[in-house]
Amino acid sequence: MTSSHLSETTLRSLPKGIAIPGYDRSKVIPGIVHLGVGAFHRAHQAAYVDDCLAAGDMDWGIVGVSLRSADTRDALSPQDGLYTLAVRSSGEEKLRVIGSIGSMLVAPEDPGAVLAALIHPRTRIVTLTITEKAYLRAAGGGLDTAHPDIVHDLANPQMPKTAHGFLAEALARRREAGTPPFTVLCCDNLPANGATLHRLLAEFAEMRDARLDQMGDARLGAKGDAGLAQSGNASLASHIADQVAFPSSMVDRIVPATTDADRARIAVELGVEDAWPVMTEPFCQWVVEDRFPAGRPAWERFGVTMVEDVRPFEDMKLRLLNGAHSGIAYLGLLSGHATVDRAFADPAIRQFVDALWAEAIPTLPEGAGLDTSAYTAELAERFSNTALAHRTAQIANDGSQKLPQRIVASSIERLRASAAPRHLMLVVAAWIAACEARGKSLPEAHFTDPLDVPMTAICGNRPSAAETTAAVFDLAGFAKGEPGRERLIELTANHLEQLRRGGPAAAFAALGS
Ligand code: CS2
Repeated sequence: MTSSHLSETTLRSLPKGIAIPGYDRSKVIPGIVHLGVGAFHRAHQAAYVDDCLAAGDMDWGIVGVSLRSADTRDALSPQDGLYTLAVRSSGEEKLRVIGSIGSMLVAPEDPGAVLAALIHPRTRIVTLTITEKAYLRAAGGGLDTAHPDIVHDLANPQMPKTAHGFLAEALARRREAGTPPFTVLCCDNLPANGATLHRLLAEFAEMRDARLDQMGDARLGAKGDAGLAQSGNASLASHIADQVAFPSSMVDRIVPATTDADRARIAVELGVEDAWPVMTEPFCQWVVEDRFPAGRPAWERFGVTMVEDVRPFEDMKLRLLNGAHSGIAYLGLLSGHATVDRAFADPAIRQFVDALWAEAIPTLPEGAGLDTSAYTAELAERFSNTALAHRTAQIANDGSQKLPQRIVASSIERLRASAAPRHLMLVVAAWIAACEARGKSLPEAHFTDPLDVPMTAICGNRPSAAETTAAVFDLAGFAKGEPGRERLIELTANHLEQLRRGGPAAAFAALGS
């Protein structure tokens, strides 16, 4: 064990060969507030911003906000926000210390401090990596208006818990103060992520407006005082709809969870402790729609692709990378593979992934210049990276939130083209089977999902595969309102039957016949 830890003080004495921020961190101006300062953000956007700062564009330091736990702040604050990014390929590991996160806030401890950062005029971009489930989408895709945190945020606009609550309150206060809105840049794996967040936030703001109207009316009724009318709040929804930019973006970098063995190895290499280094792969991609009315870093100078329409890139990534990832995760778990590289080295799974890609590729937009063969060849290489040890259980989390855009969307398109999405639907069946296996062949909480309580109830009753699948589709809202829904249920149920009978081997055999 080493006695000291990574910090501004120890930074300059790190061994040669470890890249460190070459800029004066005390001169950095925080221009970005990031919500969800987990490992993914620290391996991706924070690294691009670090490049901008190193090139002298000092206006874009990051204020990192955790919406839930204090873990990241507790690990990084004693390190002055510094952490190691370990870029790992099968043969080598390159270390780089990132300095772009200047300060960190924990929302539940001090929502007021988060709002203060958001309303500061120098904050011009708010980025988000809060994971799919934190957007609080209902089964049909709209805002889950009954979610307790949404109910809370509508009742307590000044003490929000959700991203929606924070963004709405901050945008309202900025408008009142005459400060132009920030640009909201969603960096989560959602389809049309900017547009999706824009729609959800406008929905939230409409409810907020309606509530403030009611409160105004009640106060007016009680006091008969016309002076208590709304101070311009009534139209926050239209302000957000018309005046705030929500460019979409496609983010891509594989970031396995850091293990204690990683911490120990990095400490030896640094000669000091790093409480939370981040592991990642060499590949890194960010494609961003170029709509930043309040300005932005010159990201294109550091490898970011700025485009007019991100949709083709987003669909390709969600359906080929993430879709395959989910398939590898659930079928891997059911086959006893703990990591992606091991599952992908299993010939049956490898063959399945190729067939899955063949099924999903025709759903991608033609004429967008996508080179799907080069893309899948590169994915195959990335999935084979043994140094990452990316756990199948990590990817298995939150299936109900991930599968709609990774698997169900392309399946619906396949059906419309009169083709049966048989491989795609095996991923959904494998998800259900993996949920059924928890507490039996898999540990109880091996992976988790916001729908775990009702999902476990369905799995516990263990009705027929057809009944189980129909109940799960209802619960998760898969293909809601789609004419092909019954057919998708039927395909999934057939697979689930095979999986229950003889595991992945039986399901693969039935697919091959
Ligand atoms: C993964 C993603 O955990 C998961 O669901 O599929 O986090 C994936 O590693 C990233 O999207 C890669 O960019």
